[in-house]
Amino acid sequence: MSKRASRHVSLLTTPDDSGEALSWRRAIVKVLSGTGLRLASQPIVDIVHARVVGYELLARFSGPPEATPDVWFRWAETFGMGAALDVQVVTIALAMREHLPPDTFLTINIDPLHLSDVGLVETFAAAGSLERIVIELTEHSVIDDYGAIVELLKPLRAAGAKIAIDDAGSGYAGLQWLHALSPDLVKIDRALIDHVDEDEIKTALVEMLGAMADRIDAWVLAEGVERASELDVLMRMGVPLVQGYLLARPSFEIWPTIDVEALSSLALRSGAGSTEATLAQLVETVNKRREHAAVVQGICVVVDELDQPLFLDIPECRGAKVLTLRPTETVRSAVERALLRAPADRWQPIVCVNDVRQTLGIVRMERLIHSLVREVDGQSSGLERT
Ligand code: G
Ligand code: MN
Repeated sequence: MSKRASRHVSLLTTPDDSGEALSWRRAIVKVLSGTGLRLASQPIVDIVHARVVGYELLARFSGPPEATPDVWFRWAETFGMGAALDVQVVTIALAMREHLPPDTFLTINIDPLHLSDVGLVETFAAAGSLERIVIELTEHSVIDDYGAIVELLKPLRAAGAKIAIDDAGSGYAGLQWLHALSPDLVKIDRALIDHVDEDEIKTALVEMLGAMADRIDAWVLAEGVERASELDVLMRMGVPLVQGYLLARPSFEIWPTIDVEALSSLALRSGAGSTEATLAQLVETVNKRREHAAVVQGICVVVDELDQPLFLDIPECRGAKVLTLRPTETVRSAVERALLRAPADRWQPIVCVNDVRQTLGIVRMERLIHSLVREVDGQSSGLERT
């Protein structure tokens, strides 16, 4: 039996445990032995380029007992096993990094008070490079020695890790924390994002955190975006990164994608200023499958491992060539480009992609032409008025 396991067994038999504490202790020891903990991931989205740039990894415990992750972490802490639980999270996260899509990062949540734990220090040291890892730190309780934390982060930063301040603008995660840590990423707490579009104080606070982040050259991320109107305001304020149910919920899928409608409406807004109709208004969700996966009913885009389209499955034409266009493409130029296709492909749907050519959805030719007609109508009536 390993040293760590035997230590847990002795903790397990402390005599003054209540029944509840004892069952929690057992459950946590079980997790530490490697069962019952999985990491869900939630996409982090660059709103200007409508693209997933990273994923936050979130602990999910299968139980029993049934409880939310914060309850599990709190119980682990009461048994002095909090840091060991973080080690478990880091170990799983580092293994997941292997299959990460290019140009994306993973964020993990670590309690700053655990950074001095020998087990955690050793786990990070054994990982070698920490490129593409972002360590999210939340101040759960008052920290009186920021200097010590900055020191503990030095080797992690030297190995390539980036540092994020989690839940900024809430509880303890205030300006002092921001100043001391000089993080690479500032994650604005979802309490500030919730109905930010209807609350001037919240808007001002988000702006202030944004200005602070600019001064220390950090990126800002708005957490917990649930409504399109919140996204609108954040976009207008120039917040570059967002995360939340509106775009994607945490999931065990490897790797979850973002909601296509929310995304295309984003691309639409980022093209604001131009009055010409674009594909963004016409994009429809579409089934996707990998090349060797079972054929699905209806229209389907066959994609590679990077979610880039290879060809189209259309009921009457399997393996049709694809024309890929960005959602910012104007309806007018999309029609022109579509009609330049070979006669056999000319009327097939267009596949809409983001700027790294990941599949967003399809635009049917019928809708495209309908939209062009409406636009031409609009213009001629405009001429009549002058
Ligand atoms: O403290 P931290 O930001 O790491 O918390 C993340 C938690 O918030 C996760 O448990 C996740 O499931 C949840 N979460 C993620 N996106 C949203 C959202 O849009 N709304 C709400 N209410 N919770 C969210
Ligand atoms: Mn977090």
